[in-house]
Amino acid sequence: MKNKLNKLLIAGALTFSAQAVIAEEVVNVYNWSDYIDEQVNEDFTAATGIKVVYDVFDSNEFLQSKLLAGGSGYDVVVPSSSFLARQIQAGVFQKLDKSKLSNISNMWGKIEEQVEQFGPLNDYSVNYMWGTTGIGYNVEMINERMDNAPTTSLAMVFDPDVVSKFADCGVHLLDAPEEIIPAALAYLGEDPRSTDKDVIAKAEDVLTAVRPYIQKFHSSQYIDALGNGDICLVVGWSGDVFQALYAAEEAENGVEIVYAIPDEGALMWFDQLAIPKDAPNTANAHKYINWIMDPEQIATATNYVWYANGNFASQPLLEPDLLSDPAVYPTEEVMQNTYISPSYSDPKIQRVVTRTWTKVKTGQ
Ligand code: N2P
Repeated sequence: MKNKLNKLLIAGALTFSAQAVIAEEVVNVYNWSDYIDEQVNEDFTAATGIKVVYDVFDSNEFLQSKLLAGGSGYDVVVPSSSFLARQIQAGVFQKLDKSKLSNISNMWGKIEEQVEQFGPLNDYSVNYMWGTTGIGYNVEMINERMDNAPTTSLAMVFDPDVVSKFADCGVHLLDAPEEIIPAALAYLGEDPRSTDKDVIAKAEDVLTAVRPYIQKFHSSQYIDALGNGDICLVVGWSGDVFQALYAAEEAENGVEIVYAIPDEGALMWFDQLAIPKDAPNTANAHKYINWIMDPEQIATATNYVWYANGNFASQPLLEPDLLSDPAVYPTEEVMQNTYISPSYSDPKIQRVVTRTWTKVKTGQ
């Protein structure tokens, strides 16, 4: 009798541990904050049994420091194209095994061409989403403080006479030196992609002059702050400003927000799904990326976060007013007025950028 009971217990324990092994299948994903509909991850787990351990960041520099240190433990990460290009050169990533990515045929050649300008990115990554860096503002707060404010110009934040008028209602800039320095150069009419340190010094002068009127440098808090009416002006990312706009609409709090692509030109960036060389779960990483390339999944994500994606087949599944909004899916004409990130691949220029940014932020 005792023996029989023991056998039963052992059988039970075996079944239990077999289940535990299955339940432990994971994929560790490190993506930008406010950049997905959680449903997409939940449905992946339901379909595959693989648990998604999902962490978020809001700066390329922060992601890069983890990747360069090695052993991040992440299976899928999402750097922007210019950073990814340098990280590939530093040997951080593995090539994708395209035989495991049956959904790759859904991707959009036009976006693949864009990212190819940075190097062999299409061997190592696929596009997640892309967008522009522009101006988000609270219509009423701006109108109260200035008649005929130049709302579609970078003068809003880079002309001291203009931005000083908004200092009291809260002006935020992205904590993203490789986006704000080019924007300051575009404002001056200089080449925003310049890697000449004397030209970058001109951006420093612009930023130093307006520094007293900037309340904060941050790359995610502005969504809530703008949506709640706690700040009036930001240089931010397209979809994040739209998220603030729709949060305000839903809350019916009377806050009206607009996103403008600057007349002087907007930075266009591409965030790419990639697998670090030392990823602990390479097979699951491929399964996850393939899931994201499913038109239905990426359409669900885009409809939730208001960023354009690099998946052509998803377009019929997008909210119509999102696909037809030139601030989300820019028309050819708007595209003409955008530029891609500078490459800053020379370590010397990297140091100039870092030093400039520290000086600007600390105001010293
Ligand atoms: C999402 C921000 C992603 C855009 N909150 C930055 N590349």
